[in-house]
Amino acid sequence: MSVSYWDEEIETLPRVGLESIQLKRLKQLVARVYKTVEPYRQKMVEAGVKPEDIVTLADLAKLPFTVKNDLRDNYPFGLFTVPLDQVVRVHASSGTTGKPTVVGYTKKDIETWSGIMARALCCAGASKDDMIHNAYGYGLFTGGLGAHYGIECLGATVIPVSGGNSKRQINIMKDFGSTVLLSTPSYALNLADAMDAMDVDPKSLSLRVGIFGAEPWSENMREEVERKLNLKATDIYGLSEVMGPGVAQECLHTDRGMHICEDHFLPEIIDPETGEVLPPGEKGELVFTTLTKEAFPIIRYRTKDISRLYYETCACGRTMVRMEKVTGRTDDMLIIRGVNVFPSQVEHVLMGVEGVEPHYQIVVERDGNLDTMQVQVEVSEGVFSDEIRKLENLARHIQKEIKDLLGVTCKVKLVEPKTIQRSEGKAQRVIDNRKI
Ligand code: DLL
Repeated sequence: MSVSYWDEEIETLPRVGLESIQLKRLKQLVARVYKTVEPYRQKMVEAGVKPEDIVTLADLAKLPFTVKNDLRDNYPFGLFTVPLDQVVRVHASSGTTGKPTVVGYTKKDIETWSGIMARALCCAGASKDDMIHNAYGYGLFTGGLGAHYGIECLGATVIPVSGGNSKRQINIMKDFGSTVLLSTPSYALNLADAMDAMDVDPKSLSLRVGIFGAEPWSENMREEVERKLNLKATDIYGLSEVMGPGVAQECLHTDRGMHICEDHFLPEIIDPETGEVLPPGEKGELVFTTLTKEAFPIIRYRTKDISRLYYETCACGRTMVRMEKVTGRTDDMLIIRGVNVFPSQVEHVLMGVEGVEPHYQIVVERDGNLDTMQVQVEVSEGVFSDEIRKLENLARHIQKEIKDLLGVTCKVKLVEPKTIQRSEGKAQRVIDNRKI
C-alpha cells in the first residue's frame, strides 16, 4: 500500500516530540485566551485555575469545558480573540433557538486549515495530480469551502460542484475525469443511484478514492459505497467549532479509525456523565482543544460525539492518534442529509402553528440512500373535523416553516388527537429507523 505524507516529519514524529509541541502550544493558548477573552477568563477564575497552573499536558483536565451554549451566549463574535478587522471569514451552523453558532478565521487560520485539509487529502491517498470533485455544500457550512482550500493547497484540481443536481455531477465526473470524490456518504450513495439510472458503469469512470464525512456512517455503508462507486472509501471528521473538515482523516488502513491532526487539535475522551477524563482506549465523549487557531480558539470543547482513541503507531507510519468512527452522540441531534437537526427546532416550529397540539414525533428513515424525515403531529379536535383541503394546507404550511428554519424538506403527517403515545418519563420524540 503506497503511503503519502503531506508533512512526514510531523506526521511520524515520536510521541514525546509531539507531546512537547502540544504542551508548548497549549501553554501559549491558555495564556492568550485568559488575557483576551473575558468569558474564558471568568470561567477559569471560577474554577480557580490560572495559566501558570498548566505545567504538563495532564493539567488540561483542570480547565473548564466549553459547550455549544457558551457559543450561543456569546453570539455572534463574543469568543473571538482578535478584532474583527483580522477576521477574513466566518462560518456558521444552525442552532436550536434559530441562533446559529458562529466561528471565525484569520488569514493565518485559513492557511493552517488549508494545510490540515491538504494533509487529510494526502492521508487518503490523493495528490496534486488528482481531479477532485468536491460535492460538499458551499456556503456557511464548513464542508465546501474548507475542502476547497485544502485541495488548492495540495495543488490538485478542484471541481467546486457543491451538492445537488446528481445527473450533472455524473456528467462532470465523466467529462472531467474526476479521480477523488468528496461528499457526505449518503450523497455518495445517491450519486451511485443516479449513475445506475443513467446507465453509467462506475468502472468506466476514473474515481479512485472517496473522502466521506459530516455525518455518521457504518462499515456496511462503506462496503456499499465502495462497491457501487468502485473506489476506496475513507472517513473524514470535523466540526465547525473546532475548525471544519480535516480534524481527523482515515489513511488507507481503514480498520482503526481516523488520524487526528494532533499538532493542531488536542483530543480527550471523557465520561459524558461525570466529565472525568477516561484512560486511552475507553469509549466516551470526544473533547477537543485547538492548539494553533487564532481568531476562534476553543478550550476543551465537548463535541457530544462518542468515540475512543487508539495511540499505537499505525501501519502507515503515522504516530498521530486515531479516533474510532463516531458511533453516536450524547445528545439528540439528528443529521438529516448532512444538515444538523435538533428535535427542539422542530418543536419550536410546531409550537408556532395554530391548530396543532404539542404532541409530535419525528420519524427518520433511510429511503434508498436518502434520509427522510417525517413529522407526525396531532391536530386539535376542531381542526381534525375540517375538510381535507384545509388539512392539506396546514401540513404544507408546517412543511414550509420547517424548511425555512432548518433547511430540510420533511413530510408532515397530521394525526388524530391523542394518537401519539404519551410517555411517563422522557418523551420519545425521535424514532430513527435508519440502520446505519
Ligand atoms: O460536518 C464538518 C465536516 C464537513 C466534516 C465535511 C467532514 C466533512 P458541522 O456541520 O459543525 O461540521 O457538524 C459537526 O457532524 O460533531 C459530528 O456529530 C458530525 N460529523 C462530522 N464528521 C463526521 C464523521 C462538519 N466522519 C458534527 N462521522 C460532528 C460521524 C461526523 N459524524
